[in-house]
Amino acid sequence: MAIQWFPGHMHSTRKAIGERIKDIDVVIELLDARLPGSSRNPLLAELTGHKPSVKVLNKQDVADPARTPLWLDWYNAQEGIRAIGLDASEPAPARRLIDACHALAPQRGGMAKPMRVLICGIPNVGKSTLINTLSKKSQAKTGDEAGITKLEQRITLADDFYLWDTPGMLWPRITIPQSGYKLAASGAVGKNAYDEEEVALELLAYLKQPYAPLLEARYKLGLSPAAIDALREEELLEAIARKRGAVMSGGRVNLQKAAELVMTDLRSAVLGRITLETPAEFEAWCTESEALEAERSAKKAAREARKGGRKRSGAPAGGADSEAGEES
Ligand SMILES: Nc1nc2c(ncn2[C@@H]2O[C@H](COP(=O)(O)OP(=O)(O)OP(=O)(O)O)[C@@H](O)[C@H]2O)c(=O)[nH]1
Ligand SMILES: [Mg+2]
Repeated sequence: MAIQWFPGHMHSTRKAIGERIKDIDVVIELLDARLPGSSRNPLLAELTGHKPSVKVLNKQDVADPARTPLWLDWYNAQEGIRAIGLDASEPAPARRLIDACHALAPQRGGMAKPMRVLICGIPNVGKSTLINTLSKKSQAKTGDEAGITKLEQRITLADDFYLWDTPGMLWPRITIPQSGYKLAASGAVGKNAYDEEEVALELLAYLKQPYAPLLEARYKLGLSPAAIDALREEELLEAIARKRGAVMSGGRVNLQKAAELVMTDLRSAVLGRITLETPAEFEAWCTESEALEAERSAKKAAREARKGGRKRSGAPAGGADSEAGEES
């Protein structure tokens, strides 16, 4: 089932950013370096796209070092986009962002024209951590859970430099199913909005090919990379459950517990440095999803045209050709 999460505080954030943006000079959008495509927010692009902006691939310390440069090249090749990799807790590189803001809005600075920077991105990506690093104080509340920041907050970095921390935001409909699973696995989606076992299975289905050696190193399955890749994800989760003692009385495996374990290992990077998508994979998912969306819109248009036809001819709605079960 597709994963969706757009709770009430995200509706308020959407409104707050919409109102704030006219007074903003530079937008810093944080992306998760472990899912640099799936963590880019189309709703934020809509709200902030007309302002100078930097994309930060945050948490690069836990992302695959071989893949981050591919993603930086991918973003930097796009017109008007500037992307950099970062570990939000490291002060020196984070402070280079301040220089980047001055370069993007050279007209701003000084008490009369303070620099106004909006920090935004998906939940749990490190926005508040970056703000605390930049301001050298714990001014913004942080935590390893989606939805820690609930209200927009202004932080004064200097008399002529303001930062706005915003609550993490997703978008009302995630049309790429793979992105939904990756967002959930990474910790960007509220716990009640997905099934842990389903997400862990999708995660293992992806990891078992490129990251089989990391799975072996962590779970000591006694299998070669090829043998791990050959397992179905259900078999892999079961093998992990047995190895990690996630077994109930009677010897049945506790797949729920194993699923939680695998996701905790991914999020804490105990599993190693992992990136859940390459630019080529992400582009392929985008193409698939665009085709599905086009099909969906065409079906909807055809249905509406038929409904209109029935109304004009006076035929009752919902006859033999009723499409009640069809996706809308
Ligand atoms: N490894 C690593 N962890 C990070 C980094 N930046 C933030 N974190 C961790 O990610 C978690 C979330 O950080 P926050 O700063 O609260 O994230 P946020 O984007 O403000 O989250 P919301 O307010 O919930 O949207 C915390 O446990 C941080 O310690 C980073 O660059 N690397
Ligand atoms: Mg926050």
